Amino acid sequence: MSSEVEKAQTAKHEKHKETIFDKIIAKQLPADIIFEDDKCLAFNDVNPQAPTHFLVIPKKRIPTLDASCEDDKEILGHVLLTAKILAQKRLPNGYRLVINNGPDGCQSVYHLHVHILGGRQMGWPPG
Ligand code: IU
Repeated sequence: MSSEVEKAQTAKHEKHKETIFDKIIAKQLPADIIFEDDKCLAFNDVNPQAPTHFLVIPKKRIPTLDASCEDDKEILGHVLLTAKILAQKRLPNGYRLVINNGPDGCQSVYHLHVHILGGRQMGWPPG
């Protein structure tokens, strides 16, 4: 079992609880930030799974995609479009977006985030 799967299986999801990503947003913890605006933050993943691997997260604390609702439409669209703009600049030959949701989806940090991966040929199906 990969360590990422182990992390996902042991991750605690406590509703409304602060995660490490809140601390990154508040600049209480360092991150390699590549973009920021009033609604979202993008930073390089500390444990990259591809030559380019960064995350785009909403500043609003939404624990999972499952927990998002109609009111989050604008922020979800903004996060996705931001991911696209950053990916197009850095990965002109293509890229993959991933949102892990819940234990079986391999989510380990319960603050919604989009993974952007690229810089190598991706395989299919994903593991
Ligand atoms: P997941 O979809 O919840 O499994 O992804 C969480 C990601 O957050 C994972 O790829 C971690 O390497 C990454 N990450 C990070 O970039 N910085 C951190 O301080 C922590 C996790 I904790």
